[in-house]
Amino acid sequence: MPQLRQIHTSQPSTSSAIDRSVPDFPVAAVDDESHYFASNEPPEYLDELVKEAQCFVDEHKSKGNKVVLVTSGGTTVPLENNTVRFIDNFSAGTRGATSAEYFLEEGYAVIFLHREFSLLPYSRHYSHTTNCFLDYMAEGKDGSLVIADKYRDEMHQVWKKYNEARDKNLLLLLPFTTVNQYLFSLRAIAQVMDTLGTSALLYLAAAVSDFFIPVSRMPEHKIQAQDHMEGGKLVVNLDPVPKFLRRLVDNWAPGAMITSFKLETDKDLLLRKCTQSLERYHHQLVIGNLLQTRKKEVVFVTNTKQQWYRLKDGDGENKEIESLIIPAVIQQHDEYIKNHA
Ligand code: PAZ
Repeated sequence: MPQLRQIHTSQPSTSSAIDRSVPDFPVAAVDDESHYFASNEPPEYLDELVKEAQCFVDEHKSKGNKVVLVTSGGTTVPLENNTVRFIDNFSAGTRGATSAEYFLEEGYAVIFLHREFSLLPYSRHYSHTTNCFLDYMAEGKDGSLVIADKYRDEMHQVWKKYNEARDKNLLLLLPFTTVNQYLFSLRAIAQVMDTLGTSALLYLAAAVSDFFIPVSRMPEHKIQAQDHMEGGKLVVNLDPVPKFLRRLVDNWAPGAMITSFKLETDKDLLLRKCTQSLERYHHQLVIGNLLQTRKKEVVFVTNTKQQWYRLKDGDGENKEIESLIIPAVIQQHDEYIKNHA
C-alpha cells in the first residue's frame, strides 16, 4: 500500500487564531460563584463522582501518598439541551495524559479529570496514533494473534506500568464533556482534595471554554434556523464563564498547591499573561505555553522567577517535554509542603 501523508484536521491555522490581547474578564467574586452554581444544573452523576473521589483520597491519605488532580482535554459548550451542536476546545488531552504517567512514576496517586474519549494515560500510546490498533498485531508461528515484534518490547514496558498503577489503585479516571460538568466536578473534587492539606496538588491542564450558554437560555431542542436568524445570520448569545481560579485558591482547596496552565498564540503576550494570572489568583505556579510550540517548550512563572524548559535539538522523538515539567513541579510541591509544615 502506498504511504499516505498524514493529514491533521484538528490543528487550527495559527495565523487565524483569536486575538487574546483584549483584557480578561474580572475574577469571579463569591456572588458570581453562588449565582453560577445556583442557576446552572449540577450533572446528575455528581454525587457518585464525589463518592469515588472521596474513597480514593481517603485510601491514599491513610497510606501517606501525595495526590494530584490532573485536568485534561477540552470542554464543550452545548448550544441545545438535546445536544446536536456544540462549541469545542481544541485540546486532545496529550499534556494531561502524558503528565499523569510521569506523576504515577514518581509515586503520586492521580485523579484524572478528563474529557471523555480524549487521550488517557498508557492507552494514549496506542489509541490516537497513526496506526490502527490492529497494526500492532501479527500472526504468530502457531497461527495465533500476537503483538508484532517491532512493538512488543515497548508495549510490554507500557503494559507493566499500566498494570502497576491499576493493581495499586493509583489512577482514578473521572470524565467530563461540557464546561458545566467540568466546573461542578472541579469544585467538588477540589473540596475533597482539600482534606489532604499540602499533600494535594492541582495541575490544571484542561482547555476550558471562556464562554457558555446558561441553562435558562438553552433551547431544549435542536435550533431551528428560522427561530434564531437575525439579518440572515445565526446569532449565538454566550455569557462569560466566571473566572473561578481565585475561588479555587481561596475557598475550595486553600491548603493545596495549585498549578495552572496558560495557553497563548502570541509569544509577545505569554509572559505578561502568566504574571497577570498569578497576580489575580494568588496561586503558586503558572506554566505558560504557546499553541505552536507547546510540545517542545514551556515557561514556569512563580512569584520569584521565570524559567524555561525546552527539549534540545538532539533529543530523540521519544523524549517528551513532560519528562522535564513533572520533576520540576514535584520539586516545587515538595518545597511547598516543607514551607507549610
Ligand atoms: O491537550 P494538548 O496537549 O493538545 O494541549 C495542552 C494545553 C495547551 C491545552 C495545555 O497545556 C494548556 O495550556 N491548558 C490551559 C489552556 C488555557 O489557557 O485555558
